[in-house]
Amino acid sequence: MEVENGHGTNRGASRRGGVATLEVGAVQLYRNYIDGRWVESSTGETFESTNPATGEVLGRVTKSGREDVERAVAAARQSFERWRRVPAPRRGEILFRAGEIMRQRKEDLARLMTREMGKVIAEARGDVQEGIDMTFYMAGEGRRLAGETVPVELPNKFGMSVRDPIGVIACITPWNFPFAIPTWKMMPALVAGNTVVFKPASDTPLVAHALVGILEEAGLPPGVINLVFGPGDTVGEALLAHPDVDMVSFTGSTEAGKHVAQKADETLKRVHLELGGKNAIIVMDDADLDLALEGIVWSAFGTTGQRCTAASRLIVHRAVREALTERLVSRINKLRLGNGLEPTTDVGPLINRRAVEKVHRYTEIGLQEGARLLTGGRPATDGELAKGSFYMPTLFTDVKPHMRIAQEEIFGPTTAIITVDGLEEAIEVNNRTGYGLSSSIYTRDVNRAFQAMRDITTGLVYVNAGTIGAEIQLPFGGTRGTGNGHREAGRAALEVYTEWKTIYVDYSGRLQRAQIDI
Ligand code: UN1
Repeated sequence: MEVENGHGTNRGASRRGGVATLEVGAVQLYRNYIDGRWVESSTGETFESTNPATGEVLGRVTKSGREDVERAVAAARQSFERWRRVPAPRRGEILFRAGEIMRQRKEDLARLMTREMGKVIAEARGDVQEGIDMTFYMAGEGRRLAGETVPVELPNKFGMSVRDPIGVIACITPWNFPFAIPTWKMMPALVAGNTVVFKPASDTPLVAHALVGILEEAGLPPGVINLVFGPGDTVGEALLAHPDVDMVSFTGSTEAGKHVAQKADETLKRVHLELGGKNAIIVMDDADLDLALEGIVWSAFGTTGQRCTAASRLIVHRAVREALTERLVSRINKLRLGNGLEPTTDVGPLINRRAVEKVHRYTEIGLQEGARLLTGGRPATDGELAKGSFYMPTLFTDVKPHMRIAQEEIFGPTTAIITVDGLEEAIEVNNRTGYGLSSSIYTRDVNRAFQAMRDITTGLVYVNAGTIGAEIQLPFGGTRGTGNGHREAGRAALEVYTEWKTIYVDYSGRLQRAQIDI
């Protein structure tokens, strides 16, 4: 491991633009990255990555089993002792180089992302940009990673706290932000001196592969990052059970998050969970309705509603409900579905057919519960759309706060209007779900805005903007079922990926007893 000059060795990989692949027939084979080598899994099996807009097969991916996890964890464990001793500014320099490569390759990465998971190209560029931002931000932490020095109570004694890495961190990431979210986890982990085993979602292996290729190219030493492709029930479970994995950082559903927490608890791992949301936009009677409309369309249907921050509830003051609803229905009916690579597309596909079924089940549930469907409510299958996993942007009204469509995360292009008569009721409805990620309020009254900022109990609050679009330099995360109290992004992320060490140096040359010899 050539950590001294910050450059790792590249062993045994066939390389194309920083990405290592093998050809199998017409489609390429994408392999794991373990201890600085691109390797096939021990199972000999593969799975496919497909384009959710067209059904096209994009690549074959090695499917790992427990043995591969074993190797990856061993590599991460072994490299930890070296990596943690590399000065943090040098670790940051490697991240800085990675950020530069990402920037050069932004367009290619964005196009790959749109093909692999469907989000429209402008949003894919945003996802890559968010990863670049996080990488540069954490590169800078290499020269901060600040602890504290404070006065101590005894003479000739010094006290300080420093941040230590935790060890081997398993990063288990979702497909909806296949570039940004892995960087949220790995970059703080790496700059702080941890080593990583990365298990990306099986719907987006190619983007994960490209990201790891960039880190290799930037000079990350072998074993510091390890990539293992495969299903949650084998690869994920093996990581959760492994005694040499010190921490798991997981983004996904609340149900899966509970399982992660329970399993990780058996070996007393630190657990960071970033889970679901049931986010709302409150529209007050004094709101700028045009502005609110833009925020709603963007937050409810951007990324086809597949964001944990998506606005799946609209809490609307009775006085403006009719005017807003009318405009909203007409805007929704103009949204163009299609392949995210087409510049005319507003809304891309859902991630796969199972997601279409799930979203449609919620349409049926909404109807059974007595909500009124205003538009959408069915899969979109006209012409070319039939090849992909498309669902019509869907709006319900006459929704009651307790209904399942107002309480459960749908993760699709469905949103629900709930009518209220005042601010307090709006805030109460906003807060009363099992989740607590993001909220928004549209009002032109500064007093109401401040009351909302004080009383809303979600981790993110927006005033006169939608529920999506968090920036990486501030904490990201939520209350209640959205997580376990940790935050990603910003300096808050360092609290998750480091361990505090408090150090006292007594240079008096005699026994000094704290709290006693004062
Ligand atoms: C997610 O959906 O899991 O605030 C993350 C946002 C994005 C991140 C979303 N910056 O919507």
